[in-house]
Amino acid sequence: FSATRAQKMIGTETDAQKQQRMAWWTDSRFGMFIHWGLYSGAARHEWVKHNEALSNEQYQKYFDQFNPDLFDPTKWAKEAKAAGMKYAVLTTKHHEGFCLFDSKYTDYKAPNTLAKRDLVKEYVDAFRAQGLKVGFYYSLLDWHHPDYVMDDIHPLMQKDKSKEHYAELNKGRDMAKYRQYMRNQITELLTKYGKIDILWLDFSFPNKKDPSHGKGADDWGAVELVKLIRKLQPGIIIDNRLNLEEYKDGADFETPEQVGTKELEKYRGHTWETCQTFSGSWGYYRDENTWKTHRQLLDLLITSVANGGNLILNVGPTARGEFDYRANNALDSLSYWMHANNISIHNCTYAPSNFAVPEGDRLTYNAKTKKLYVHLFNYPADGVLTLPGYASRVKYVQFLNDHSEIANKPSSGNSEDLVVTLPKKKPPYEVPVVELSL
Ligand code: JFZ
Repeated sequence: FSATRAQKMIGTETDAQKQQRMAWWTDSRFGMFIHWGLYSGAARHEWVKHNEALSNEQYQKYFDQFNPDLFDPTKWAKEAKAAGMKYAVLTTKHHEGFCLFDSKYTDYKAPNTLAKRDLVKEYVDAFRAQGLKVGFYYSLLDWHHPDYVMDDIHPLMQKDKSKEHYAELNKGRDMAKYRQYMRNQITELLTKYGKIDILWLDFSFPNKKDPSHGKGADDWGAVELVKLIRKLQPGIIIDNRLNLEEYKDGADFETPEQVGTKELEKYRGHTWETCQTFSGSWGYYRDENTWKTHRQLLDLLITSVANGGNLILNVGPTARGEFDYRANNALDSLSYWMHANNISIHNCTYAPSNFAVPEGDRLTYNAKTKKLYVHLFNYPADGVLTLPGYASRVKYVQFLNDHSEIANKPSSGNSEDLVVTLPKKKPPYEVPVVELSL
């Protein structure tokens, strides 16, 4: 990743200042992503307009039908909080171009649907009231704006990709006007809703071989945009999808998307947040049935922290404005686990490298309290857990969930090794956590 080596600067912030600005985010470790828009009504992926090459006219029915009569953001916020999530990021506008907020620069917005109001405002108020930090996702792509120059990943480019077709469709479109539209809307979002904690801009797809096909920093006016954002909200945290890798401060964090847990180790030492879905889609997808298990979700969360990163887990509410039962069930299970074990997640990071990781398990560490947490993915059937080289460094051992003492002693074979005697019956958590006081 080149940003770690990049030297050019947009602003003047030092590394120490950045670390301080981001401290709450780094300590949080767990957030909620919310993808909600007109595509929730189609209920078959947030890219449905693109995937099925739908025109604005064909897509209009989702606008006309949009009626989130069950929308209750306080309920969303309470669920996020119960699951131990400390922040949220809502799609204020996704690629489809529909705005959940009351923008004066478009009619394509929630107040003009049966919702008849600014849904972003209600989200901000509700999440803030629950003590959660609030973030906005804003799509750089816009499949509805008349000035957005179409490219390979525009819905109307799907049917016929010939140069002539492309030129014809893009006649009169003007990215300079679209850039101004984005600046206007981002200004609205960052001035009308109080302090905004995160801005999640999505996404660049530069095509070095043929710039007429991709889009990158210059298409968005990215350098000027970052200056504007930082002026309006000096404390805000910005993701890395503006294609500003050549600037040291062109982004605050990396965004490995839908990667497997094995890939997360390579981000150690970076500042990052992996974004993940419950199922395959970000937007509500009624008929998609491959949902991650409770264990897989815990693995993503714990492995993220074990490698010094955050997890932002996505919910795609229905068009009526509710989390669907599968999302609720998954969140309930996470709440149960986090209620008893969140201390091994919040304010934690990877363990000092001289602690060996028991086979299949994950370590997290709180440097302030000097506690080391062993996440028992691999609970020993005989109850015997040997921690090689730990004996002289550990003062006390207990389960995190109930603070019950766990017997331990140096191994008779090698006094450097600590032998921990766990109960044969696994505590009632998918992944029990052993807390070691160093
Ligand atoms: C984007 C969106 O297209 C998607 O709908 C969702 O909002 C997700 C969080 O972000 O998808 C991307 C963007 C960038 C990459 C991959 C998927 N990327 O850089 O690999």
